[in-house]
Amino acid sequence: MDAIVMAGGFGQRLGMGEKPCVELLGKPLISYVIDTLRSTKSIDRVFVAVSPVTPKTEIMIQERYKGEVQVIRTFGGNYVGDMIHAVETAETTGPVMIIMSDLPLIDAELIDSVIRKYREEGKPALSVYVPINVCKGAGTRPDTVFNKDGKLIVPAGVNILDSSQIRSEQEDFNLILDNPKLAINVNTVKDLQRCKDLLQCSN
Ligand SMILES: Nc1nc2c(ncn2[C@@H]2O[C@H](COP(=O)(O)OP(=O)(O)O)[C@@H](O)[C@H]2O)c(=O)[nH]1
Ligand SMILES: [Mg+2]
Repeated sequence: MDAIVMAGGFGQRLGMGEKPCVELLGKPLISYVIDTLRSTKSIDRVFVAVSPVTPKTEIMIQERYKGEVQVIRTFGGNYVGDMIHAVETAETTGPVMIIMSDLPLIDAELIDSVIRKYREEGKPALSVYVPINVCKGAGTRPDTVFNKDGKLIVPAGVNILDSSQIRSEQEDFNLILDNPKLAINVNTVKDLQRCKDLLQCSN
């Protein structure tokens, strides 16, 4: 399946300019997700959905990936609208993965396991969540919390949708994963520092 990395947000909480371009150990933040997707066997093409607030990200992707990762310009300011626009522009067929640019800890094994689960479940859509205690353990403060059968879960920023019905609401399987790698999306300077520490001690 193809993947689209959403990269058109303001990055206001981080306050370091365009968030996808912010350096983490000498590499742009978004490149962690892109390089992982490109190394994942079950992912074919990789697209990046930029917006008018992320023009440097567009240039950086073009220079760094020389056309091997395609940039899609979205209008910005409307996450769902931009996502639909990106899927239609990419002309993906069948399932498509939509992923945030601020998840530097995610690895190929994790992406593969999400795709395997999607195929097993057979629903048109899948979204990944982490239990709130995993976020607390990782020291992150979640943006959004849902109550699923009495369990508090946090959206991780990884979704699979059926491209052929992208404008419709799709029956969604909630995949809850106890994986701390999904618990840290880089929203603040503290999150960035935590990723630095974790990546450095795993090397
Ligand atoms: N194209 C597009 N991307 C978005 C939009 N909102 C957020 N994103 C991206 O989605 C990811 C997660 O959003 P969030 O963490 O809230 O980003 P932030 O607003 O930049 O802090 C980031 O990679 C953003 O760049 C949007 O309206 N359009
Ligand atoms: Mg985020």
